Parts: sequence; structure tokens; C-alpha cells
Amino acid sequence: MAYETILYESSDGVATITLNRPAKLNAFNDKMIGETTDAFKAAGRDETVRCIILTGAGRGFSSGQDLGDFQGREESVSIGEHLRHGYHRLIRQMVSLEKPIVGAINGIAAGAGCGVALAADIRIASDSASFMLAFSRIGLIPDSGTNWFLPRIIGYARAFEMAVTADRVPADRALEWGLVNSVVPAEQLPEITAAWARRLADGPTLAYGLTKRAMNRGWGMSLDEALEYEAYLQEVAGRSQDNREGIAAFLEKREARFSGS
Ligand code: LHQ
Repeated sequence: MAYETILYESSDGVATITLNRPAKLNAFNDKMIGETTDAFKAAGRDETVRCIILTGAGRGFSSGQDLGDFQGREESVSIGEHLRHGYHRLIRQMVSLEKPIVGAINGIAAGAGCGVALAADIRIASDSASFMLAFSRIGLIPDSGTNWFLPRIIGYARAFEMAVTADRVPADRALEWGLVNSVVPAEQLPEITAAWARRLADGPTLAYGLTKRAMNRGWGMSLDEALEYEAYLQEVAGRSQDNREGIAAFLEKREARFSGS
């Protein structure tokens, strides 16, 4: 697919979306928000794609909103509408996509870039990566889902600290806080991410998608509601080819060959 601000490639069940404005540390302009949303939509529709990697070109993951692009628009553009029509669509697209998304966090994830990183299901960070709620430096509140994701992932006190200090949280502290799944040497990030994606794409991806739905919807549910929802989704998973294959493989003492159906 031909995009201007991102790269999109798909092979062997894994689609890779690369944010590609490296001179600006992959700051999001309107085009890049739209193209990234579109790429996730395409990956969702493509039945051959079973796992998606999201990463950044160059030394940054994403520095958030392109502030140059936004400068001078303050009076004429509603920030609320900009968020609703841009980042909100992207974040919703990622969270509702019933395929695992691996964030390969290659460098700084700041502002809305941090929000997009948090919408991935698994984050593998390079040892040179960092996370930063840059918003308060420019007199804004955190947005792009960060107020929702961060307290849930790292707890309120740490999330609030990140919001008010706007300090960079380096990869090692991000790991300690549970903000990332693992930290790897920068030069090994592509290889280790690819191994993760391979493992996920070869797994029971229908069940992974339903797991993602159960966990994301479960945040807002009571225990009773969550139990009921699990039972409903398990009914669906229990009728899958992957469930039959998984049980057969166990009984035959062999590796399962999951198809995602
Ligand atoms: C940039 C950016 C950038 C443009 C680096 N824009 N050029 C939603 C709705 C509406 C309005 C506002 O915002 C939002 C959501 C948000 O995302 S708000 C938060 C926006 N992001 C920021 O405030 C972060 C701004 N960037 C930085 O503070 C630094 O660049 C960080 C800490 C990310 C990285 O610092 P360094 O590693 O020292 O790199 P650098 O500052 O030298 O940046 C490299 C280049 O990238 C530089 O350009 P230049 O031509 O001088 O080489 C920067 O101007 C450019 N760049 N971020 N967001």
C-alpha cells in the first residue's frame, strides 16, 4: 500500500506499520494520524494478517502531535474536534482490532505518541526508549487515551507523576513500572519483536482477539458482568477450529497447528 507518512508491509501473517517522519521523531500530522488509522483498518480486514507490529523509523517512536503543524491553528481549530476526529479514531481502531498489536518502542514515545504506544497490547522497548507525557510542558492535560490507560497500567500515583512532571521515564523504569513487557538492546529490537509477532501470529488468534475484547471491556464491568461476558465469549472460542485442534494436539502429544479460525 502506498502511504506518505508511514510504511506498511505484510508477510507471513504479520503486518508491520512503521511511523515514518523520522526528522521530527515521527510527530503526528493529520496525514499520519489518518494513514495509521487506515493501515490498522486494512490489517484488521486482511484475513491473512494475524498480528500487527507498530514501530517508528529512526531514533524516535513518536513525539506526539506535530506542534509546528498545529501552531497558529489554536484560534481556528477546536482541539477537542481534532482529538475526536484524529487520535480517538486511531486509538479506538487499535483497541477494537481483534488481533494482537505488538508495539516495538524504538525511541521516545511522547504526548499522543505515548497514547498510541499504550494502545498496543504488548510493548517491547529498546534500551534507548523512553515515555513522556509531554503535555503539561505546553500547558495541556494528557490526552489520546493516556488518562485512561496509564493509571490502569502503572497506577494513579505514577501516572499523575508522569503527567505533572512531564519527565522522561526511561526504559528500565518503564519495565519496573509495568509499562512495557520487556526491554531489549536497541540493535536486537527488530529481531526480538519479529519473534514475538511470529509466536502470536502462529497462535490461536481468534481466541487472542476475544481475550483482548474481554480484557478491554472488562475494565468497566462488575465481577458478575465480567464473568457473564467471559462465559459468552468462551462459548464462541469453544466452537472454534483452534479449540478442536488444541485439544486434539494435546491428546496426540504434538504441537498444535492453529489457523485463527
Ligand atoms: C518535533 C516534535 C513535535 C514537531 C520533535 N512536533 N517537531 C493533541 C491535540 C492538539 C494539540 C496538541 O497536542 C495534542 C497531543 C500531543 O501530542 S501534545 C504533546 C506534543 N509533543 C510534545 O510536546 C513533544 C515535543 N518534543 C520534545 O519535547 C522533544 O523533541 C523530545 C523530548 C520528544 C525529544 O527531544 P530530543 O531527543 O532532544 O529531540 P529534538 O527536540 O532535537 O527533536 C528532533 C527534531 O524533531 C527537532 O527538529 P530539528 O529541525 O530542530 O532537528 C524537533 O523540532 C522535532 N520535533 N518533536 N512534537
